[in-house]
Amino acid sequence: MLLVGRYTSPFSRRVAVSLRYLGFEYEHKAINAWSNLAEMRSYNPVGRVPALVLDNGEVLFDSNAILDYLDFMVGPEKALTPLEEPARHGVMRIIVCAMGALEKMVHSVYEVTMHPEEKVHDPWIDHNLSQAELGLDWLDQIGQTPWMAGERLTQADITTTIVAQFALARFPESFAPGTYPNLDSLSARVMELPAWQETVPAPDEAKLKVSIPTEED
Ligand SMILES: N[C@@H](CCC(=O)N[C@@H](CS)C(=O)NCC(=O)O)C(=O)O
Repeated sequence: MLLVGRYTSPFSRRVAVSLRYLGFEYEHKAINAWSNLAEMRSYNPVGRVPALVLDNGEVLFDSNAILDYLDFMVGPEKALTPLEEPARHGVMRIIVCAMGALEKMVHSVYEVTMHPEEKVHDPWIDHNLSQAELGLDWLDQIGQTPWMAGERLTQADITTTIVAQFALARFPESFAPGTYPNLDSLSARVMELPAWQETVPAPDEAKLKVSIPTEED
């Protein structure tokens, strides 16, 4: 299999961590959707990372669809999102909250990086970040027993930690260590596992930090 997309993208990284955690071997094409758009469109018509090229040449895209495929490949015992209820919705509600917070942060990043400075609309950044903050707060309050959805590590833990680490890298002022203590401790625990260690975005890639506008700005 070939995973297309740099680990700087949290969408790509959640797939990479899942592949590694489940024991899949894969090759990695670390391209960026923005500077390799034509190539990315050859994998995904919408031109976004991640994509996963299967050994038979079929291409899956969108992290959610890829993760769903991996779960069905490994079967119900190992699936990272349980295939049975009620465990399934217990994990799913955590994933969608983390992904919702991620989308809100990504909107804020794009507002700054995709617009000329005079067209950046600060209230839109504020709105999105406040939504993301509430999402992370909700995730923080869930706690861990010892994992977010109970006794075993699931996609809830993978997606939440990738999103929390993205928040810390991109919005160091808003999401400084200590803001979400339970997420900090979960993040530290997963960083002891090879799947997370081996997919840390290269330091020079995590450069698009966003400063939150203050009332004085
Ligand atoms: N729903 C998609 C979102 C993927 C996504 O937004 N990827 C970003 C990189 S972080 C991208 O490729 N953006 C390029 C673009 O939107 O044109 C998923 O879960 O895979």
